Amino acid sequence: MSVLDELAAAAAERARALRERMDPDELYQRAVLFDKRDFTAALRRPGLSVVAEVKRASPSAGFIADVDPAEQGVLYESRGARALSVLTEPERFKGSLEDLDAARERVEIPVLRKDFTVDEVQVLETGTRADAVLLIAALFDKTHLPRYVSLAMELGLTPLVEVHDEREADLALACGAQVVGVNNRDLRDFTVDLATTERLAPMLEGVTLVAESGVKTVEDARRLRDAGADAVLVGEAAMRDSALISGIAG
Ligand code: IGP
Repeated sequence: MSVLDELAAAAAERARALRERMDPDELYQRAVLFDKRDFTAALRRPGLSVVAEVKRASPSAGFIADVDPAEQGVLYESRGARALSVLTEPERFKGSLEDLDAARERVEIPVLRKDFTVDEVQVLETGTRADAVLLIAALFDKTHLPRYVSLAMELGLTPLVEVHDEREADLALACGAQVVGVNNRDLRDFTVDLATTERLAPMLEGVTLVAESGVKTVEDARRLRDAGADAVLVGEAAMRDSALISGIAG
């Protein structure tokens, strides 16, 4: 079983437990009422936007840094990040929903929940505490992704649909996704290639384009901007040195 399959299976298990604990109708109501910040508008401001990620560990990098997510969020915001991404996956990324809540409470910028969403109840849960939800196209088939995109929109939650190849990019567009992330990292073997964004960007001209993963330097960010990205999502390198964000921002 690949790491991605393993993460998806573990997420499905947590979603099952959540369904037992919480009434989905009640979650839906709470999600609709939760006051959200505009993720898309934050990314669409002039100049290249930075989405800075709180990530303690990852399957590809292993341990990164054990930060306080709220302090890290405040630091990122002060460096000019226009949105935060917070990993909530507990096993491989050492994240939690508590991390998400703590960070969001201390910043004014919108916050993306980074996790492996495979069940609609997770979209509802995300709608009660975040501003945007990650939907990884590789985890869905053609019939399911549109439902998840519509459900998120119904809740006022911005769906960020993550793609890695042409087929997934087509699927994201067909769903009406307005914010699409091109992951430069192949989640099946962890190889990173910034040319992935360059290859897919022309297909995604009409949407807000987020280039994800593998940004280590200001030059990397410029290359992605020149390819057509509206925003870059930076994790590991920002965790190691938040000054990178001020170098990229604007
Ligand atoms: C950040 P990096 O290489 O800057 O640390 O990458 C982000 O793109 C990456 O964490 C990510 C991710 C994901 C994590 C992209 N898509 C899906 C978990 C799940």
